[in-house]
Amino acid sequence: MKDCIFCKIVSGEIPSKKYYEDDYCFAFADLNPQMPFHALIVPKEHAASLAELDNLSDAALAACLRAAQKIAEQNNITDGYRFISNCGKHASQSVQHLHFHMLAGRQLSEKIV
Ligand code: DGP
Repeated sequence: MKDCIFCKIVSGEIPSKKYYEDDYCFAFADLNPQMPFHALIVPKEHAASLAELDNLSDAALAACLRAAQKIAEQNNITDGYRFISNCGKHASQSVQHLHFHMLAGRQLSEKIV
């Protein structure tokens, strides 16, 4: 989609540190990491958020979820990770292209917030 930052990262128009790619999804380092390891996993097809999945294939959605296991293996993440998607205003979603944060590298609190 025109003017979508993450579509431009997927196409290579905006450079990123790539962690993983397959036919359906793309994963790259977050620009402002909040953990020692902070990846963003996005579908290559544009969908705004988890609240707007009508135009996203199940294959693309599944690929995003399955990517985390592969990224963990490739980056020696053996002690787990948090996997979250901010959806909409109350979650402070700032980029309107569906993405999953994969956060790892230190102990996180038992509470999500
Ligand atoms: P969220 O708040 O859930 O919408 O997270 C958006 C994330 O996207 C935020 O952690 C910073 C990251 N981000 C924004 N712009 C860019 C960019 O141009 N490159 C990369 N690598 N990450 C970006």
